[in-house]
Amino acid sequence: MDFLLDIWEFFATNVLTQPAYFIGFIVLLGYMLLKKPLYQSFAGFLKATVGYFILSVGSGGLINNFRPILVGLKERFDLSATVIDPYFGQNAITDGIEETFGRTFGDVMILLLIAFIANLILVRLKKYTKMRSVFTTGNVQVQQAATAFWLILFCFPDLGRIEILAVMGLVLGLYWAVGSNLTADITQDLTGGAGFAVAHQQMFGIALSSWVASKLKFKSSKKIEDINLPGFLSIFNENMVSTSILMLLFFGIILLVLGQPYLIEAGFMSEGQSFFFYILTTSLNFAVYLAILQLGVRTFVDELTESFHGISNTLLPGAVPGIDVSATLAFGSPNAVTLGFLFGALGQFLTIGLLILFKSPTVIIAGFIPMFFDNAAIAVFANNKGGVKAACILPFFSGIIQVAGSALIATWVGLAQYGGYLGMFDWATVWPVFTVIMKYAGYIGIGIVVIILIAIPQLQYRKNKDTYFLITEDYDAYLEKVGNSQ
Ligand code: ASC
Repeated sequence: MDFLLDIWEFFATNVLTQPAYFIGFIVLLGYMLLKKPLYQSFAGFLKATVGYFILSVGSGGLINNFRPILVGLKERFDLSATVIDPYFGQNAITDGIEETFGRTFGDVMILLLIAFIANLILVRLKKYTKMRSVFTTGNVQVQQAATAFWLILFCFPDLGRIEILAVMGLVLGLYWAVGSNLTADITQDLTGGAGFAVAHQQMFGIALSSWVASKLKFKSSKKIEDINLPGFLSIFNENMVSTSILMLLFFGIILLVLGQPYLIEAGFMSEGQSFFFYILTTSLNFAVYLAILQLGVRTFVDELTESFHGISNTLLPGAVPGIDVSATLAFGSPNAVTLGFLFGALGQFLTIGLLILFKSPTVIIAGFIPMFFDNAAIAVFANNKGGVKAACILPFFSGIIQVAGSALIATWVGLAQYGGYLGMFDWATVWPVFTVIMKYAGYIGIGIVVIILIAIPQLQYRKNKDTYFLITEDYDAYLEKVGNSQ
């Protein structure tokens, strides 16, 4: 048994939670199942892994450069506040789990394993479950397993270790399978059939915003890429220029508020450095990292799409891989990314202002990851279905919900006092609702949550029986079919 656990730990630490290698090995396996020559399979592995590392340089660059700036607001104004950020959330759980529930963080990795296996089985039984997507984004799986562990302990503090792991493993595995499945069709539509779904922290969020955007049907709302601004505004048509200008304004204001003395004291700037050029460089780096991120996606997506046929023809018939939401940011309009971020920020700052005004027991500090990755993706999907107005309005509401929902749940379950909460869209909406149901309805509540999750793909399937599997299995055939029936 110990031996098996050791193997699991090695795999979990080095592969499963390192999406670059996990995606790389999926590509390798896929090509081998397609009976490609070994050298070609190996080349695919390298390209996918390098592509994913490039994506990580982009997303990591964004996170590492801009998160400290936002969190700086907390220090600068000496606020005692909870930061909404997946890594702060994970640290809060590590710090508090022993003191609050007398458990150890080690169980989180076992929970992850159970949930992952549950996800695989659910997809293998696709014929019955209608779930088509496997969650492969390991870094967020750790954060989610940790948060889910805390939430279930909060609901059932006296439940034994095995029972907790079994129940939550099932619920979390269902959430991964159902959530990423929810994004399969809209991602195929956005990417023109790239053959992947989203496996991240706002899967219900992007499905909901795509749906709202398509229902609202803002008349006269063009897609962002179809707008051609006239005169001097035309410079905004170019994504790198618009991102740079808007970020210069956005981070310019925040950096001015933080002030040069604080930035020097906190080690952001060195003594004697020009404040103006520091602001300029910092802001322009946003466009730089965004470009790197998009290059990374383009590098690995084609490999993944092609090789995954090997897996979806054999081991997991008809499945698609669920991957990091960043991958969707390379599709659709690049300007949607910038707009989503800014409108999400507006919604977040507004709500934080209200929390302070109404003397909320928990004040939230905006975290860069929810602010950027959630809202940029929501804008990209909303733009695809409803145009520019949806791409502005929906991230704005998402920003409000992220802060309000996180403040409520983090205070209630006792994570606020440890300084962090995951804070991404689904964890500020869907999971708080699950927690309420389980806390108040007890074991019956677990049943209700499971039934809700199982029902979602069934309802999706009923709506489009003819094309439900076709859209992920053969996108061209799908297009032909819907084209003919229109
Ligand atoms: C997260 C998280 C990250 C980022 C990254 C975006 O939720 O933990 O590191 O988003 O996955 O590409």
